[in-house]
Formats: sequence, C-alpha cells, structure tokens
Amino acid sequence: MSPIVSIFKNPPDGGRGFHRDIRVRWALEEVGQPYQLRLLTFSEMRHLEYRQLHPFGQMPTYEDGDLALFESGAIVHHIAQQYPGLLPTDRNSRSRAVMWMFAALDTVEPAISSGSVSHVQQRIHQLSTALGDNEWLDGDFSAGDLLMVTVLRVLRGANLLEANSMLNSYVERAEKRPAFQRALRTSSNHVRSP
Ligand SMILES: N[C@@H](CCC(=O)N[C@@H](CS)C(=O)NCC(=O)O)C(=O)O
Repeated sequence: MSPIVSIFKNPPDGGRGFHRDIRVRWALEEVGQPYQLRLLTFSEMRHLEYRQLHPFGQMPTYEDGDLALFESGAIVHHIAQQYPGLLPTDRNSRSRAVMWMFAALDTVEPAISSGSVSHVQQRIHQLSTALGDNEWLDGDFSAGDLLMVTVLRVLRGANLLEANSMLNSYVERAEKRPAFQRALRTSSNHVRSP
C-alpha cells in the first residue's frame, strides 16, 4: 500500500503548486515512490476525524501504514531519510542539507510570511550570496533545495525573486526537474476517496 498525502480538493491556487503539499509530492517524485492523494474540502479539514491526523486542521498530512505525520518539513525529512536521493550519505554533508531545510522553513519562510519587503529583500540578498554561482545550496540537489525552492517560488510575480537573477535561475532550474514537473501534474489516478 503506497503512502497517502492529504491535499486540498479545490486548491485556492488553482493547482499551481503554491501550497505546501507540493513539497511532499515533489519529494516522493524525486525518490521515485508511488503515492495516493486524498482530496479534502475545507469543511472536511475541520472535522474532528481529520484533527486526529492534523491537530491544526491543515494540509498536508502523510500516512504510511501505522505512521501519520503532519508538517511538510517533517514529512519531507522522513521521506528523505527513508529513501535515497534527497540527503547525502556522508554524515557532514547530510547535516548541512538538513541545516538548509531548517534555513528554508525557519529563516527564509518567516521573512516572506512577515510581508515586510525589506526583510524579504535582505534574505534574498543573503541567500543569493550563499548560493553564489553554485547549482545547488551544498553539492548535489537535496531536500534543502527542495524546501528552499518551494518557499521562494511563492514570491513569483512580486518582482522580488525576479530582481535577483542568480536566485531566480536557481528556482527555475529546480522547477525544470522532471520530478517537480510530475508533482505539478499529479494525475487523477493518484486520487483515492476520503
Ligand atoms: N507549517 C505547516 C503549515 C501548513 C499550512 O499552513 N497549510 C496551509 C496550506 S499551504 C493550510 O492548510 N491552510 C488552511 C488552514 O490553515 O486552514 C506545514 O509546513 O505543513
């Protein structure tokens, strides 16, 4: 039985992959694991039954056998630990990839959520400096890049990401990955009943 990922039945973004479930679908596509999607309405997310799975009644959730997880970062970390492809095997490199996962969710995403343009510009500049002209944040593409890119791409259209050509190219490079494209197109044969 493949894992089940709960996502919005009617995503407010129209399915453009700006909600956090894209992180989980992309991670599963990167490691080549099949999965099923459970499509839930906003009202179904408020049900007590769903609160057993996600105490805050949000998306995404992940169920695999007797394991149920919420928090997109924890789910991506679980997938990356379980299957090869998203975390380096070398111990120090692995720790640095996990560090970038935290940086994405704990340092860059809060700046974006704050709505402060100057705070976002500062983080973009700092991140771009750290990336330099490297392809990815630290060696090969990792779960750190996956989370960072999903955090950054929500800036599209606000002329903040586009204003930094290095970081804009980084995001575009990641979005061209076949696994990301597959995650975006997740087909209806992944869908199961609630
Ligand atoms: N920190 C959580 C945030 C989850 C979250 O905010 N999910 C949004 C969709 S991207 C949601 O469910 N919003 C509806 C709501 O909060 O009622 C995670 O990364 O999983």
